[in-house]
Amino acid sequence: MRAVDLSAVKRPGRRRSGHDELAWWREARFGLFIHWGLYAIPAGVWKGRRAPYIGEWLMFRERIPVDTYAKLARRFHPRHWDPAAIVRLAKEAGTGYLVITAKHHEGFAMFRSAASPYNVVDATPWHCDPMVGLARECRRQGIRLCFYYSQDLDWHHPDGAWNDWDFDPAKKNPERYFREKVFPQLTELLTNYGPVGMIWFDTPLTLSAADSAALRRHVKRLQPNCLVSGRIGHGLGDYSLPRDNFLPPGRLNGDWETCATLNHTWGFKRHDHAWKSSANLITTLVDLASKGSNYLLNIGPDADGVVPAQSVARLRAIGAWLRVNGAAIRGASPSPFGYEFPWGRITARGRTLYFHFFGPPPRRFRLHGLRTRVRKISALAAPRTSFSFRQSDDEKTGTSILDVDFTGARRVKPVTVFAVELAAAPQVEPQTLQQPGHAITFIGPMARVGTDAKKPAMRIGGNGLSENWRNTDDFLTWRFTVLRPGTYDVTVVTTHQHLEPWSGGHALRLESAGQTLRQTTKRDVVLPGLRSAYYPQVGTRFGRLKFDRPGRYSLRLQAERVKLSKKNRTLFSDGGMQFSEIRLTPEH
Ligand code: FHN
Repeated sequence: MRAVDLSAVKRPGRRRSGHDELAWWREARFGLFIHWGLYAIPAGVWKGRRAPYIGEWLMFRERIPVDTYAKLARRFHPRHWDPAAIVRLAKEAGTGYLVITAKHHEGFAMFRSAASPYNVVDATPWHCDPMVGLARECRRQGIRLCFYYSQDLDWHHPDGAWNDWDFDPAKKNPERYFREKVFPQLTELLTNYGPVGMIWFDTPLTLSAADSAALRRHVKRLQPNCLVSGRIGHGLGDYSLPRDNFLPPGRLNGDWETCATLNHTWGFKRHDHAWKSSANLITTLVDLASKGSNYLLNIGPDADGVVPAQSVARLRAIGAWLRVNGAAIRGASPSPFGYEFPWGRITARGRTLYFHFFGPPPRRFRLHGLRTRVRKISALAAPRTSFSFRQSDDEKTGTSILDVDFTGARRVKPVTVFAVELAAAPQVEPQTLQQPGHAITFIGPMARVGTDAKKPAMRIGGNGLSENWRNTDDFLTWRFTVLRPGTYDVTVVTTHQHLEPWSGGHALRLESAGQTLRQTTKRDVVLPGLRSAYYPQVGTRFGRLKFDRPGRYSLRLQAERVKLSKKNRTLFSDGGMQFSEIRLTPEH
């Protein structure tokens, strides 16, 4: 059996009533994830050997028998667990909610549970329920407490999913697992710790739609305002989650949350030193906020309850940046532009736009496509500053142009933010538009899906990537504006299906301005950038396109042959081509 990361979930319908139960979660934008369980004891080492993969999957990866694994509980006595300090860290980092693993796939309840003796109070020499102190501190320090609960995978319960080394799958009775463990434990979590912000369900791999619906009803009956995460299954969450550590190509519709690691593992792993830099984490927070997504960033305390020093330092660095720039993140709406900018990102709040520069702010800055009048531009770190600007229209295309003189602006590392106050709510050119001197990027969410058949089978998924691109009938088209005539290098970017290696071999045809380019996808270049770390952006060079004059054009991408994966469809992959974007780079 393969190890699993997680599939994207369908986007749930947004439930809008007079009372908006997602308001606090949207306002927070940033949350702290905590993976803590018995797996923190072996910390990625089993029988003297470093085990591969993420720490909390050790039992599965090593096929550790239930009786052997359960003995770890006898060694669980975290002398340094300090809920006040953990919640303080969440505050210092600038997060607004905290999600802790109440029960992960190992099946061990990290709370007092009458439903199963396999819990932290009854099965460990510690005899302490860490959730009591945590709930108290969250209330005291003003952080929303949320519980992670693995509702499907449970390697300890004979009827839970995916332990096939101790229990015969043919004899499993999932209904009994739900009745004996899941429902009673959810009742405990939702009645013993005061108001719970959310139950963060995960990995719905074997659940029916009726199972997910029953879970949702159960939670809402006990605490009507408690949210349920998108991984409850079958699109029944209050918001959506893409794959772990996933950064979408552009702005998303609806409510999203990307959960991510500070290194590679979730649960503590002694040998995982692949720490992301604070600059990378802050930039990711900005990137996600600009696309309308929350960021749920994980720590994995060790078996003593100590949070690795590297995690603490990084969270504090994010907090320090947020203390100056929080207005541009917390409660901010996504960018009115659907796409990324090479210089950084934009977020918004009412009539203010925030320009986030990832590098030093350029002295002369130009933005295309903002149609609203600007009143004032100042640095968020120095609100009294004011930068001069000019707004005009491009003669040939009518595109609105904003020129700003940032001379004297002080750089704030790693991201410098400027507040751009507008005379009205922001209006922007809605279509793909060339930005000054840079590539034109065509992303799925800004495309129209067409087909030569009756109905397209392909679609752009909620996470911005193509789904089910398996035929040669369907195509994507974009309308776009070129401001600078000339020749452009064309790169088509694809990525890999979830848990599948990247594979090329799709023959594609690209048409624009009376020219046709044909190419078979291959790994010519892996594009650098934020999104490459877990989901490589594999670029295929397609050749050149020439635009003789400024103006409006359209571009069409269609497959002439899709190389379906050998495994065809799996739980995680539709077996087709995973399109990410097309980049047109001006030739100099
Ligand atoms: O299998 C889990 C994994 O251990 C971890 O908890 C992550 C966090 O999002 N969720 C699942 C994989 O996606």
